[in-house]
Amino acid sequence: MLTDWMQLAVTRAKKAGVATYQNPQVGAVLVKDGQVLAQGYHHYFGGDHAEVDVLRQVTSEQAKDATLVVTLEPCSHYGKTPPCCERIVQAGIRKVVIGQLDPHPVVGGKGCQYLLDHDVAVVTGCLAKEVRALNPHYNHFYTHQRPWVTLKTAMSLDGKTNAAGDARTLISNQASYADSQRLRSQFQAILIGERTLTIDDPQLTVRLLAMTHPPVRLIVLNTSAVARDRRILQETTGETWLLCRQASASDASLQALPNVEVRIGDWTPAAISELCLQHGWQSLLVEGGAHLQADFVAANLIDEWVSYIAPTMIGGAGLPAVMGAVPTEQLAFEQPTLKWLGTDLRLRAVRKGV
Ligand code: AOF
Ligand code: ZN
Repeated sequence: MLTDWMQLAVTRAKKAGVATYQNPQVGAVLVKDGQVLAQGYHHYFGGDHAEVDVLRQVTSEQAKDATLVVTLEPCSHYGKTPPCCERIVQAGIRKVVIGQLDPHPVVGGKGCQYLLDHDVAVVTGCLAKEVRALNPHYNHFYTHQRPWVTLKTAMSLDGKTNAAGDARTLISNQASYADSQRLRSQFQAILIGERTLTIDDPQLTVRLLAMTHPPVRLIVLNTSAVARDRRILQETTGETWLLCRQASASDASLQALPNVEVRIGDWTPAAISELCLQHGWQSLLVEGGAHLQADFVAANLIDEWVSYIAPTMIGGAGLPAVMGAVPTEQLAFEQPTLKWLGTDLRLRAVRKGV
């Protein structure tokens, strides 16, 4: 029974999609005498938490002595909203069934403790696997203090990513394009290197979906001058960060543009990961190119690989491979999920142990 109710809460939680942004997806179900009284979820970033959403739907008489089934440990802090555990105690809830503890340091077990201290029975770990799968990036970020990093590649059957020369080569089809837009929307930051910027001149926006918090665009490049006339700087929905190895004369004028940040430093994968940590960007999609992606592999900083494989051939010899030079030590991946996108195939594999 408990797992059935938790399953309902999981289904509710998913309704929000990426609208919860840096907050987790959370669902809650209120049960009394074996009957579901109400179902709720966290709708959007800054909105009511799932617990409040569900309690709002019932009378105080109904809530008294009921059981609350919630995917995430109720919060104990004053954030954008008051603490849910206080609200739960005030409502006279007798038992709280929790899917997972909150890895966020402001909560981290304190919500459970508050409930126990106020004579509310607490059950934890119900349907743990499904519940944790609601928020892989959030969980990873607060458990390991670094963003979840996914590499995205597209390749032909003969394993190439680009034809000879510096022109952009279209490899994958329209369905893959739409899918990669959805993929982008699930990340809080997107990263490319200088060659990808100059060859592809990408916008790095999520054009097929409306988003309240589009991913931050990060570009590693030698100097900011390279970005000057690129389309990326015409994009003002969301921020663009130019991560430059050297200072240049164009830094000040580009920094003055709305939503553009220029930072000078030694932008290793570890430094980029640290930047994400500082800014609370929980997930990073490394879109290219091959050398930047190889650097992330070498730094042991990848968690997932998404590859679009198209039934075309590019041919030629010595052309760019999917990956630049990587250490011989192999990364191990879990069983991948496969999805057909028209005639393209998407392979998505999470690293073992993540
Ligand atoms: C949510 N929705 O349903 C629950 C959350 O800034 P605030 O006040 O919205 O608080 C966000 C934190 O609250 C979040 O990181 C998590 O630790 C906790 N629980 N958050 O957005 C919810 N239950
Ligand atoms: Zn809360």
